[in-house]
Amino acid sequence: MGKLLDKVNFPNDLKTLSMVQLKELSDEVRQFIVESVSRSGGHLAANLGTVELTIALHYVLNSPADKIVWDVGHQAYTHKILTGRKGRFSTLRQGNGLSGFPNIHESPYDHFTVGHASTSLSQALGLATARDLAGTGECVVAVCGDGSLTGGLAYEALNNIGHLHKNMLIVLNDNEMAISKSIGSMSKYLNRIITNPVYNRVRSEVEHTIRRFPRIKRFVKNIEESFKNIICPGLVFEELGIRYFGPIDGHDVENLIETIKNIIGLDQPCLLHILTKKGKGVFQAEHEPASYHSAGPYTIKGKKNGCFIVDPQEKKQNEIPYTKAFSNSLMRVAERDSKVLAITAAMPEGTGLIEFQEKYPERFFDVGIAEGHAITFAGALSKGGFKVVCAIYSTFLQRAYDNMIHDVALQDANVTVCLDRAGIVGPDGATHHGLFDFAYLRSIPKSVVCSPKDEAEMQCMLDLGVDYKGLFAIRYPKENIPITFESTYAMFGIGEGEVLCEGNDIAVLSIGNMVATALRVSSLLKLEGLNAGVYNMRFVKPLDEHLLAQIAATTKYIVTIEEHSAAGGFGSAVTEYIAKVNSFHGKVKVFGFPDVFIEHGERQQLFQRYGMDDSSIAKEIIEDLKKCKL
Ligand SMILES: Cc1ncc(C[n+]2csc(CCOP(=O)(O)OP(=O)(O)O)c2C)c(N)n1
Repeated sequence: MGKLLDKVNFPNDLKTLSMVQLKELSDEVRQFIVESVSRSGGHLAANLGTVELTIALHYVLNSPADKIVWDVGHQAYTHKILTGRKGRFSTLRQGNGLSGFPNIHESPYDHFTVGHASTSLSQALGLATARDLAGTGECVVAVCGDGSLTGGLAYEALNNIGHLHKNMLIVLNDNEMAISKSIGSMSKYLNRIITNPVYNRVRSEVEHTIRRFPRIKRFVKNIEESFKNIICPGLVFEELGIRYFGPIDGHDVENLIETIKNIIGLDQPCLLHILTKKGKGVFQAEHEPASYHSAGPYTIKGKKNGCFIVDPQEKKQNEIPYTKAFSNSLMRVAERDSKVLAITAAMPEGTGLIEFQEKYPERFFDVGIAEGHAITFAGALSKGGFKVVCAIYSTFLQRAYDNMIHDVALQDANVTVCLDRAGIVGPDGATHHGLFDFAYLRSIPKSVVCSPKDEAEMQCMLDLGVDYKGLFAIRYPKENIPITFESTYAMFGIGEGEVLCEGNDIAVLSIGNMVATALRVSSLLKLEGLNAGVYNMRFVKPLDEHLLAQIAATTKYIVTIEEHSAAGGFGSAVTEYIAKVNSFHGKVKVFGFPDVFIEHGERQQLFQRYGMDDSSIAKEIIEDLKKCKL
């Protein structure tokens, strides 16, 4: 650890440092993050862009009384390091360790637990309004990226901020990137601000004058402001009632401090537009920020021209992730059917759409961080005769719930939603686990909800989905496909399950990737002399009622296993059906995650902690069977 950082533990420790020392501290913090994330993995690129900004904010503000609200929260590592968590930073994203995002249970400096984009403006406005009602007088600052400014929630907030006119500062951290390049007209607009030659010439002349005549600084600044109002394209914000400042260099800590000091006391909403480099200080992250957005562990090879050179650790190649299976299946569907379109909400890499984008650019749409819009847009595209596939992470699709009901299901629109990162995502934790989708999807009338165990099933489900009139949802985890399955094309109809092995003592019903768990559990039960039938139900809705009726007629103990919250999911659907079968006098035992927010940690660890690993499930079944004496 650098010698300055060694002594800095809390924001107050910054206040005694000189500007030169603050610059040195920025380098030390950057190195600390690069080294630490090389071991833990994490959101490297975004965090390297906010080092100077965070130091400047904590230098000027009196936090936690003054409040900083982080959008998404994936750029808050420096904030954690400067607010008493440096010593635990090596535990980042691990079980019982620091969260990778701000977390209200972790620190009084974190005002919200976050992970989803575009919330910071609404949250900051809420805090500022509450402050004025309570008369407490603290400062409130939102830090929002240009990518997060593509989300509709941010515009709802901007509209309301201009109206309520509270004293608050929005720092627009513009690196021209979301995970990939920022998309859309707002990003073009911000780019015009940055590149406007007239304004930039005036700015540099003003700065030159200030340097020569520091005493007339305020006067010249005022002129600059007036002039800016005539020529500056930042007027969109001004027109909304928010004073616009910038753009300024987001890596110049001294200028950041001076600017924030100057505008923080203005009794009105202000927006400070800063320009930063995503991945700053790591050569590979600067050049391929998308690959280092959420990085796995890497090796630091050395430093060249002030930049770290790193080398990612090789991934195992012999297994196929579900995302790749989706991508392959989509390419085959798209090849045979030119009406198939694909949409992403700012995540073409993560959702496996890059190949589609490259081959069919005119049939591909990146709509920005706008899940709700993605779904409504898809519904309308389908009215024009197209078959639309929206690939969105399970946790982010929660944003689009009403859109799925109102703009797809009610319209009989031909939309297939492919939910990646369903279930436990591991180190990103509570904000990112996709544990609620079966529940929120199956309650929508006429929806079809399914989950493939392997690539062959993924293909068949996608084939069925693109021809279905209504909401068709396919969900799968971040994981590799369990190697248990041979992938030859499987033909089945909507709602058709499959018997994997017979056995009348117990029926183990499962879906998707958890079918592999069901098979392993049945082997463990066999060792105890219990003969378990294993059923791959494939669909949560419609359920294979014919198969379920057969199971209910031949077995008294039915087990369901799903990587989902136990409330409202696959097990609930099975239980609802079985409750209607008068002749069944046995028990349904549901294995799913409990009704709590599941923390971050290694996937396997979390499965064990919540009794969802093979041996915990088998043990629980054996104990329960003893108790219920069927
Ligand atoms: C609702 C929602 N959709 C998608 C994401 C995934 N995501 C995380 S960060 C990010 C990009 C954010 O871009 P920006 O705000 O510009 O921050 P940067 O990473 O560039 O600093 C995206 C799309 C998310 N967190 N929340």
